[in-house]
Amino acid sequence: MNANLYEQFRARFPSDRSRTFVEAASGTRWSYAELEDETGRIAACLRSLGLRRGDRVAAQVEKSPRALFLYLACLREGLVYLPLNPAYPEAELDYFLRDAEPALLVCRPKSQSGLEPLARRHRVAALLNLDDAGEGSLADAADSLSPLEDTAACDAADPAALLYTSGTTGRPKGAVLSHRNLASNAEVLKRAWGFAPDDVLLHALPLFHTHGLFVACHCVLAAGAAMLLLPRFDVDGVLRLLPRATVFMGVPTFYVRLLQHPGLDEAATRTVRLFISGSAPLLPQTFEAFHERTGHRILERYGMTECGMVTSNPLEGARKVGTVGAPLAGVALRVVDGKGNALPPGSTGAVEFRGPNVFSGYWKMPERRAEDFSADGFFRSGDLGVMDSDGYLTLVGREKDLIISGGLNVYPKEVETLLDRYEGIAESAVIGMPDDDLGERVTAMVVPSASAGELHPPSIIAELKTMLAGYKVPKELHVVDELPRNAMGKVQKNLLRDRAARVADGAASGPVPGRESRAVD
Ligand code: MCA
Ligand code: AMP
Repeated sequence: MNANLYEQFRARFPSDRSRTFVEAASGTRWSYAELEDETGRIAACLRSLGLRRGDRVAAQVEKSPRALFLYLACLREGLVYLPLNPAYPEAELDYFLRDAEPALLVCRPKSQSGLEPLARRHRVAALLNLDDAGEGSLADAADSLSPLEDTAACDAADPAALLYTSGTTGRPKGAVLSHRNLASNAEVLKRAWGFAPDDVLLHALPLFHTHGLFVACHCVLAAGAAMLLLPRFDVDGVLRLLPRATVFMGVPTFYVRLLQHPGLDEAATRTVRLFISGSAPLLPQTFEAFHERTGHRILERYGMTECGMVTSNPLEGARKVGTVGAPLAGVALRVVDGKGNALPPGSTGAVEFRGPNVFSGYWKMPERRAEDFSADGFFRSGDLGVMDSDGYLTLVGREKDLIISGGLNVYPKEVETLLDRYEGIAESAVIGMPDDDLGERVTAMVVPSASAGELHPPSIIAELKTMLAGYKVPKELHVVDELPRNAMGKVQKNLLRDRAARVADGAASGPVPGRESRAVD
């Protein structure tokens, strides 16, 4: 059997291929027959470039149906798809291209000339472009070719995608996801959430992360269903299209923003059978307010780039607010103590899981396996949780130093490394502060070096913006005398967060936490 994920989806496509697969915000529709045709043409283009099974295809493009077809065409050809956030500036791209060594980079037309030297430097053999309307040199090349009919034969363990996640070391790591990893999670989610051919998913997430690319699109593809593809999340766009949708997925910020609109009510959500939230904690007050306004109980689930989804509240049965539900079918999940011993329900510990959805390791980092996995093959998530007696997991914190802002992960170390290099800064600490909209707000504390003149936070922020994607750049930067440290010399971020919170509440008499505090927004 061909384990190629595309082939597995194809077996589920509706027999009536004229049924809609995707409709863009413009109203243009692509049927399943057109999905086959488009991906066949792009696959022909990829083959004509000489790309071979296992080659990486990096894509830094805007969201569009053609961007999705590019991903599916890579699957068809047995290539490894590497999606990149368009917000990454050149400095961040440099790392990904050097590390992943893609054979092809597909970029936005407007950034092509700027990226040519970078692509040359990293020996990327081909550079094509694709714009938000699906036009560009990739489309031109694909349109001139006849569509391929076949799908490359793949083993289940062959890599299908490479997604970078940053880490506590500050150095991003490429999670290699195989056809088996993605296929097993797609099937399990389709069943758990009851996706059927007549479902219509309203898709407002980005296409460069697990949530928008895999969780959302794979459920649709695995069920032969349809989706309405918004170019980005915006409240008006979502409220306009919700009456045509049956399922909606989002990060908690989507729900917070929808609740701010008076148009969100029972009538606006009548056709929807399921609202799903994930990527960051859904606050109980958001869950309750949404229920009150619409009658819907949002289903919260939990996952990671490295493994797709691992737990979910149920479709039928109790959705427990504040929990991320029970392990999904086929996923073994345990909460362990510091020695790796499984803990009983009610005890807090580190969350680990194992299953066909779990990746086998990071790109070019085989030495990390012993650190990332237990001896019996459980992946160490870095999340802390507690199981209740019904088998529902509640996440209570993280071992890893991570901020989740609007559903996007920011590893403080990455920002601190850049701040520490800034002339005049002796050291820094980056923390997440509670934020009504984003969940957590990236906040920096910097200590000036002894010889430094006055630090100018807006200039520091402006410089960071040239080196980091905007969502990672601190929304606030405070100049402080010193950072609180424990006996081991480690910065006590919990103390910093407490002090910053007291200052924000106006409860503290002094600034955060030393001599002076300045914020920039
Ligand atoms: C944009 N900005 C942000 C964020 N997004 N700042 C902090 N946090 C963010 N998440 C900044 C931009 O840099 C810009 O800054 C300004 O906000 C406006 O940008 P814009 O693009 O207009 O923002 P937006 O449209 O309001 O975007 C917010 C958003 C978006 C809709 C919440 O970030 C989003 O779609 N988030 C979803 C992320 C996602 O899919 N996560 C799943 C990861 P400036 O003005 O200074 O330039 S997968 C995952 O986590 C696991 C596997 C899982 O379980 O799903
Ligand atoms: P990523 O690195 O983008 O794959 O993000 C994975 C991390 O997001 C997990 O390790 C969790 O810390 C967090 N996460 C995902 N879903 C949830 C959720 N429902 N509640 C709380 N945290 C979540």
